[in-house]
Parts: sequence; C-alpha cells; structure tokens
Amino acid sequence: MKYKNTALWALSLLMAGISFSAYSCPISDDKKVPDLSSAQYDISVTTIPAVITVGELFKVDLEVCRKDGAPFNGEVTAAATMPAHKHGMNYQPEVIAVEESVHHMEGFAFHMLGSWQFAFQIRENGKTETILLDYDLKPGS
Ligand SMILES: [Cu+2]
Repeated sequence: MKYKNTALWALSLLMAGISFSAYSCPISDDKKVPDLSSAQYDISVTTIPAVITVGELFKVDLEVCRKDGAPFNGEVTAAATMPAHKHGMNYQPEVIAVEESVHHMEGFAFHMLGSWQFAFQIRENGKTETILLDYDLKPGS
C-alpha cells in the first residue's frame, strides 16, 4: 500500500513537471513568432498536423500569454478566410480543451489552395483583440 502511494505521488509530480515545461507562459523562444503579438498578448500557433493538406481537417493549438505576465483569464475564438476571395472555411472551429496557457482547437479545413488568413480573437475583461496570421497553402501540400 505504501509503495502504491509513493508511485502515485511520483507520477503526479512527473505530470505536473511535463505540463509546466510544455505550456507555462511566457512562450518559449523556439515557439515564438515575432509578428504574432498584440498590445497585450503574445501567441504561438501550432497546426496539427504541421503541414496542412487541402480539404483535410486539422487542429490548432493556440498558446496565449499576457505580456504583463499575469495569467490569461479570457476566451479565444478562431476563424480563417481567403481575403482575396472573400470567403471563409466551410467549418466552424471550436476550442475543445484548455490546458495551462494552451487552447486546443479543432474543426479547421482549407478547401482551396491559395492565401488563407487565420484570425484569432482574444477576449478578456470586456475587450477583444484580433491577431492575424497569413498562411499560404501551396500546391503539393
Ligand atoms: Cu478561395
């Protein structure tokens, strides 16, 4: 019995360690994209899979960190459009889980090749900021 408790304690410590190193703010330098920030936030965007294929569903992990170091206590939504064509996706992505500073989202699909643009809306304390990210879906993807 004593052994089991010790093992459980060690496991929970290990999981806490993994969680903090992966997701705690500020965003690690290897993930930071300099352009992806607003007055108040730094964000990092990871698509899953890393390479988007035309017509196939993909997921997005959006990490949101406040520049002032306070914990982020708001909500995010995401959309994507092709600005040159004036249309969006045929899907409505949604946040499926929030883990530390990371918002796991699913339901994205780019149904055409060409220039797409993600729009991430960050709402907190009654204010909304939108951060845009261009994504060129090239032939052969
Ligand atoms: Cu289009």
